[in-house]
Amino acid sequence: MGNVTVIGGQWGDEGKGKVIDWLADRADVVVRFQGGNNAGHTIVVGDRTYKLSLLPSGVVQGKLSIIGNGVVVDPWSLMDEIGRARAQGLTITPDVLVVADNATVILPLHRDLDQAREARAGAGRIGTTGRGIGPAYEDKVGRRAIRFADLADREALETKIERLLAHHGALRAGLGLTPVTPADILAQLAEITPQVAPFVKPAWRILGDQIRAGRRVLFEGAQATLLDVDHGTYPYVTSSNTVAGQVAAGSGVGPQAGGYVLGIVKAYTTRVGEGPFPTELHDEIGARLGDRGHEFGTVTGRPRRCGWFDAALVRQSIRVGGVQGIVLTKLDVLDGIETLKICTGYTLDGRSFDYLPAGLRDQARLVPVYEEIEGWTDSTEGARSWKDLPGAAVKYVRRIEELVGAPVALLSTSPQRDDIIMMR
Ligand code: 2SA
Ligand code: MG
Repeated sequence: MGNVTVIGGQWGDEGKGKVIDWLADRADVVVRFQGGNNAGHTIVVGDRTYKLSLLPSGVVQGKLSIIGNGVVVDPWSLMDEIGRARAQGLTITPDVLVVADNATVILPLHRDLDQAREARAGAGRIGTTGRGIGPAYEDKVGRRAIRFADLADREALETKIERLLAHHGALRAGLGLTPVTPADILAQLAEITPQVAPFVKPAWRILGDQIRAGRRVLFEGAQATLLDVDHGTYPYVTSSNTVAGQVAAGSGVGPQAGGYVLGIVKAYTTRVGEGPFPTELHDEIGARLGDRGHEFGTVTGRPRRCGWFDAALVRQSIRVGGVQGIVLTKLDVLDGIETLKICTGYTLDGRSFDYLPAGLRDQARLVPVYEEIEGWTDSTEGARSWKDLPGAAVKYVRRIEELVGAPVALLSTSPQRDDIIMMR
C-alpha cells in the first residue's frame, strides 16, 4: 500500500473513523489537513471506544500523528482531548504528535462569535458545531489570525492581538458580547502556551522527511465533500476545503503525496445541521435508520437527519474529489427493510438533473427520482466475507457501484475494527 487519502463522500459521519483506524494499522504516519475539533471520529477496538475530535486517529495505534497547517486548532480543546486519550491508556508525547507551527489558533473569541451568530440567526442558522471553526478560518484568510509560531514571540503576539481585536471589537459589540481586551487574550494564551509548545514544530518538514524516507502516510479527511466550502451545499457547509485536493495545501506536501483517494460512503444518507437534503425521510423509515444507525453527532450529540442513498450526490462527490474507490459502510442498518430506494437524479420545474445544481434555492426544491430495489431479511452485521452476504445485499452494493461510477473497495459491516470485507 502506498499513501492513501480518506475523505467523506456525503455530509460526514460516513464511518471514516473506523476505516481510518483500519488503514492506520498499515501506515506509518497519519495526517489531518483541514477542519478542527468540529470533527468526530469514533474508533471501536474490542470493548474500547475512542471518540476523537482533533487528534489524528493514528494516536490510537501510536503512529506519528500530524496536525497540519490547514487545521484550525483550539489549544484548550486539544489539551483536554490529549488528557482524555491518556486516561484511556494512550501514550501521547511530542514524539507521537506534531502540531504545525503555521496552523491557526482558535481562541475563545472565535467560539463566542460562532455561537452568538448561530443564536441570533434563528431559521437562517447553519447548524454549526459551535466550535469557532468558521470565525477562525475567516481570520486566517483575513490575515489577522494568530498562529502557533506566534505564541513563542511575545512582542509579535501583542501587535497581532491588537490587530485581531480591532476587527473583533466591533463584531462583539454588534452581537452584544462583552468586550475582550488584549490583556485577556494574553492571559489566556500564557496559561495554555507552555502546554502545547512541546508539540509545535515545522510539520511540513517532518512530514516531507517521512515521505522521502519511504514511510506510508494516511491523510485523514474530516467532514465531507458536500460540506466543502466550494463544492458543498453552500452556505450550509463547513469553512474548509474537505476534498482530497486540500491534502497538499493543508499539510505542505506536493499534490502527488496524497496517493490513492478513498471515499467513505454510507449505505444511506445522513446530515447534521441545516441545509438541503433531497432524500431526507420524515417517516418511520427515517426514524428507524437513525435509531439502528445510532445517528447522533459524536461531538455535539445532535440527532442526524436520515434518508435514502443518494447516488447522484455521491457520483458528484466522487468526481469533484477524484475518488478512486469507495468504502461502503453501515449496510447492516438496512437489514430487514422490505424495499429500498436509491436516488438516481432529480427533477425541478420539469427539468431533469443528474447532479446537484449549485443554487441554494434550487437545491432545496429538487424532487428526487428513485429506483426501487429489493431488500433482504438476513443480517449482514459483522459479515467478513462476500459469501456471507444475502444476494439482495450484493445486488444493492453492485447497483451503487454502477450508479456512482467507482468500485467498492471495502465493505464495512459493523463498528468493530475487523468486520470488513475486501472486495478487490
Ligand atoms: P462548522 O462547525 O462550522 O464546521 O459547521 C458547519 C457545517 O458543517 C457540519 N459539520 C459536520 N457534519 C457532520 N459531522 C461533523 N462532525 C461531528 C460528528 C459533528 C457533531 O462527526 O458527529 O458531533 O455534531 C461535522 N462538523 C461540521 C455542521 O453540522 C454544519 O452543517
Ligand atoms: Mg463524524
